[in-house]
Amino acid sequence: MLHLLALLLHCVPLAMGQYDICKSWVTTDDGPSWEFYACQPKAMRMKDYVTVRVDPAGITCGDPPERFCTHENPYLCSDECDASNPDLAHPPKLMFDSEDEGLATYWQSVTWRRYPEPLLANITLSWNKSIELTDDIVITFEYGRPTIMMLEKSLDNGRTWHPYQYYADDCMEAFSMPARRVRDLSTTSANRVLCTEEYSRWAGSKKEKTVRFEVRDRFAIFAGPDLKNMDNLYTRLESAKGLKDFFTVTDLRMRLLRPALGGTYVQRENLYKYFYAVSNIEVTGRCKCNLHANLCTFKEGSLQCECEHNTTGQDCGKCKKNFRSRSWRAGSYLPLPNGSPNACAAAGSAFGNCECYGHSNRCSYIDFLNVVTCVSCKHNTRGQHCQHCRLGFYRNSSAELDDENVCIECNCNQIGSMHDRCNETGYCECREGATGPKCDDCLPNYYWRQGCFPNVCDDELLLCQNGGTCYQNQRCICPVGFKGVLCQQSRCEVDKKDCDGAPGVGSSLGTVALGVLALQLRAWGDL
Ligand SMILES: *[C@@H]1O[C@H](CO)[C@@H](O)[C@H](O)[C@H]1NC(C)=O
Ligand SMILES: *[C@@H]1O[C@H](CO)[C@@H](O)[C@H](O)[C@H]1NC(C)=O
Ligand SMILES: *[C@@H]1O[C@H](CO)[C@@H](O)[C@H](O)[C@H]1NC(C)=O
Ligand SMILES: *[C@@H]1O[C@H](CO)[C@@H](O)[C@H](O)[C@H]1NC(C)=O
Ligand SMILES: *[C@@H]1O[C@H](CO)[C@@H](O)[C@H](O)[C@H]1NC(C)=O
Ligand SMILES: [Ca+2]
Repeated sequence: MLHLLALLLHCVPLAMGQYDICKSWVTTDDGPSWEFYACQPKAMRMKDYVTVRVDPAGITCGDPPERFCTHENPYLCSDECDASNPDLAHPPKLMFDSEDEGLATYWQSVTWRRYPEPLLANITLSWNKSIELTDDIVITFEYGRPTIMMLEKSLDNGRTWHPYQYYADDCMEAFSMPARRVRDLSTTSANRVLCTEEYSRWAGSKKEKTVRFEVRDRFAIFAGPDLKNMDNLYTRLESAKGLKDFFTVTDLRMRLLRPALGGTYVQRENLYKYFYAVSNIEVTGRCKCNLHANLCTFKEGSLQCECEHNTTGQDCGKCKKNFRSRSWRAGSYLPLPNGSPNACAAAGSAFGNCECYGHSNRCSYIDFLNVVTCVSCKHNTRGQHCQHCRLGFYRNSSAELDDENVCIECNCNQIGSMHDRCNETGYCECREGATGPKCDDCLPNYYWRQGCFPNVCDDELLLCQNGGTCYQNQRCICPVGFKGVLCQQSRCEVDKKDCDGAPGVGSSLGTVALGVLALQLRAWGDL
């Protein structure tokens, strides 16, 4: 059975495209064995797997019901949007249904009744999975394309966003950018973010409905107009910095900034004809599996690569347990035509028995000790097998030994601790008076001033006397006529002339000086 399957797999590649298989059963002089290749899943219609969010709240029309008109026939305003009536509602999901021949179904915004306040809407598409675009993104607008919009992308599930393309009928006016066309880009600028005027000018709402993000035109820069020379594209994707990432997204966002105006200025007396209506968003791409999978399945609400080459993870971005004797690497399109699988290797298979838990790619034999040891352990590890943490780091007990984050910095407070090493739970060794895991706190009855010092005064045992006040446990601020650490001494007893008459200028100066000192101490304390 396995052989039959293998035979089948072996014959299939001829009929399929490049990088479609991850392995095949081949017969060599040494007998039959598996051969491994770089592989990637087929391109899919990504709108089938997307989650959508439309902002701001209340931007979708129909609550309350609202009528709208068209640019072509602005005074025949029979169309109505009503969220409570399925036949008249225009919810976001209608941007992703399959468009049968005939009537388009679409999401629609409220009309621009708040003009001149801008009519803004964000449509955010999320896959919770990195996707590599393989064809143009095509957004279809019923009733006219926006005169200003922007496409943004995220590579980290929506945490950070980057501009992808700007669209305006006048790029200079809208974005202070010169208008450019993707067709005019060159091999060195294929991943440039630009502003285009091609999809924003008024040409009749029925005639020009689509806004594109041109993936094919960018591919064509390398692969030729019919994308016949894909080998050249794949070579470039491996070698040109940032090119692969340019076509990779986890999320996309359309920022609609100004609706279609019908080729003229905004007519305030009929604001019912200004709104956005999107009938379809086509995104074609493949799961990014780092060339370690040729299948991607939809499981538990998100896409997941079916990893081969002993890799694992949503994007096959790490080595499987027990296959971490060398660091994980993505597969490569090169050398053509089958690429390199860069498979993960089982412990022991690559370097004899020297396991380095993925923290080193090199082992070295030390003759006089007769041991093989890992060289240049990374990720703050050390030891023969990179199995210990460097001094100043401790082991993360919830991480596997082959985790990149297995060693955590001790982070001992430089002043409060004896040295920068810590025990297995991250506790530093504190100097006298200091406490806390990092020795950055003081024990009770100690105060912090570039280290911990015993309190001079407090509110319990070390009370300032004769009306003195305790300043941050560091010092008593004494009233005129008293001195000493706790203001316990009357100046009269020390120096008879201080007792005569009203407090002298000298002593009030002294109070001022003490105040200045107190401020200074406070400044030190904040350091
Ligand atoms: C749209 O998203 C951008 C960030 O990408 C944000 O700054 C803006 O406020 C959002 N606009 C609306 C209308 O939610
Ligand atoms: C995103 O995908 C990951 C990995 O498959 C999964 O654990 C997580 O629950 C998903 N998150 C959402 C919001 O769907
Ligand atoms: C992955 O590991 C299995 C053993 O579990 C082995 O048979 C297979 O050849 C390995 N695959 C690769 C690509 O190294
Ligand atoms: C410890 O490792 C776990 C698992 O990898 C990780 O989630 C956690 O953030 C790590 N803790 C620290 C403090 O780095
Ligand atoms: C580390 O030191 C702290 C504080 O001295 C102690 O509570 C803890 O048990 C120590 N951990 C180990 C593993 O020795
Ligand atoms: Ca539709």
